[in-house]
Amino acid sequence: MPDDPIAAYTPPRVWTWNAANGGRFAAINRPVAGATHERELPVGRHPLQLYSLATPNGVKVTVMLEELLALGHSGAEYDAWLVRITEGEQFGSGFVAVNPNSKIPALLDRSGAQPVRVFESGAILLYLAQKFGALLPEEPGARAECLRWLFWQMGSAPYLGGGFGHFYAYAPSKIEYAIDRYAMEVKRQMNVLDRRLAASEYSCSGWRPTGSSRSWVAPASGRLMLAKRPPLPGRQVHTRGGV
Ligand SMILES: N[C@@H](CCC(=O)N[C@@H](CS)C(=O)NCC(=O)O)C(=O)O
Repeated sequence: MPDDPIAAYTPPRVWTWNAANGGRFAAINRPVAGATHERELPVGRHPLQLYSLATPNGVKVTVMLEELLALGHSGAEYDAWLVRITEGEQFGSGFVAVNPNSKIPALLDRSGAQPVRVFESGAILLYLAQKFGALLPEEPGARAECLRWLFWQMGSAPYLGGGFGHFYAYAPSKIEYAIDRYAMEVKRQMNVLDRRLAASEYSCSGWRPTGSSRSWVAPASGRLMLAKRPPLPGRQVHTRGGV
């Protein structure tokens, strides 16, 4: 099939960057890290500065902060600043100084003598849980169970969900093999979550803060892991984009 650009493609022995490959992020992403332009980040009046966007990775942190505020932790007040990743704002010098990996979400804690930068959504959740002594079990076994689910979603959801979304929605040509591969693996991960939620109200459960009736909530995978146990057995948890 010489007319089929996908079937005709033979990978080179040494890959080189083709900036003009037509993908939606081709004009933004590069194979090297670092800032592409000078741009300071805005800073508001609250202790925590959140630089993010309402993507599944982004909402994990917003949900966590809102849960902390609902529990009465006023130190969790934050300013939320939009980072438009489709316009390359994650490569501004100020953002790169907070997250050298140029991905949202990123957090700057300015409550102490020195600002603390935190990037990677899972690291931010853990940082906030430890900082406020909340939403993370203290007993070693329960804590290990919580961290297992946190690390599970960090190792699965961002890259598999992101990979699926990329090939399903953004790739300039629809590659059946890539979409099948990612869709299958995302489905399997969602089934892991479904099974967990069939046995437990939240992905990480079993802890209640003293004097409160609030259940332990693990905002560990954005909208996906916040799904409570489905009321009917077998209800599926769906990702965006048709999986
Ligand atoms: N492992 C990272 C993944 C973050 C991530 O992939 N963020 C995406 C949006 S959901 C992003 O900033 N993409 C911009 C880009 O790839 O240039 C985390 O969990 O924080």
